[in-house]
Amino acid sequence: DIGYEPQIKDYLETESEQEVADLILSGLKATSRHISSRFFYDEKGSLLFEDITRLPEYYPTRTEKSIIREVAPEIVEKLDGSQLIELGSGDCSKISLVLKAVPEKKMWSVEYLPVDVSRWSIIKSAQILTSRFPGLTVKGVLADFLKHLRFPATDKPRMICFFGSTLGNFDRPVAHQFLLNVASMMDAGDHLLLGLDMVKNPKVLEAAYNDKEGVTEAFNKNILNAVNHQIGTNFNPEMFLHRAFFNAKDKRIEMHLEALQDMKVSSPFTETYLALKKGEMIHTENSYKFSREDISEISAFTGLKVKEVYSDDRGWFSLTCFQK
Ligand code: AVJ
Repeated sequence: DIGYEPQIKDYLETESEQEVADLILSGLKATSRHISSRFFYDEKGSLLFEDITRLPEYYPTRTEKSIIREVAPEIVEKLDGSQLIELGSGDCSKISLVLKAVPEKKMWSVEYLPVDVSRWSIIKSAQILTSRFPGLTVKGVLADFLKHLRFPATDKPRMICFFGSTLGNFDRPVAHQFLLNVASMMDAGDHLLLGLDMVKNPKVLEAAYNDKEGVTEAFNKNILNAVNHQIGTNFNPEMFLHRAFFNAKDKRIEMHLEALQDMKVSSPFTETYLALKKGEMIHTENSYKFSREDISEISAFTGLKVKEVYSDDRGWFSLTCFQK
């Protein structure tokens, strides 16, 4: 029994194996070798990420959740009769914290639209949320919000949630363009709730990406298993070192994999070997960290007003409420 089935709009374009292979191989062959961080999240990688969020050193998820929990009643006041749109809804645990603050009698007036690339996680979320919050309507949007950002036309005010500092995974120009797109699709009065990880003591930042248990290390190396699976390469993840450090100039944590020895990597999608030398690095992730000035800058270039910047006592994470 699969129970409640939400209405789902599907904007997902299926990529051919060749397109995926071209994307990965061009990154691997580039002078600064890299793999897009979207390839972290295969089944194993998604589980490893969940484990990361529970690590003592990895403060972002628990800090953001504590902020959401605390400010939910205030957020919910702006929510009457609204569409609640979440970009990258995942396991729906963050939106649950918001919905928990909605009075029972008002739940029927809330429409929740999870936007995600995983049909499975949308269906799962819809089941969990509708049974937990009777009256709630869930309308799923299956889309890659970087490629297809579309909010269904509505008379209702919208509250767009973009949690998890996912914005920090986009390079500056991409993040800039993305926020402009979001802002242009909002109507006057609509809100945007944006979760951002803040710049802080580099020791705290670096510890969060170099945990003692080695879960982040396993997560980083697993991207090679995911790539092997996607495009038939023969990477041996054990032949790499996990590297994660704060790049102060660009205000970002960088994750890399460093080759422990010379190696040749092949794939059925390319005739040429990929020759890696000992010490060569493959860049797997950027995780930008933000400051109050960045928030003001976002407001300036999008034209969205900053209504409130919520934060924890240490100022480690922020949740900004913008309004158009
Ligand atoms: C899910 C992208 C926010 O950048 O902190 C965690 C991913 N990478 N540990 C982050 C991640 C290594 C995470 N984001």
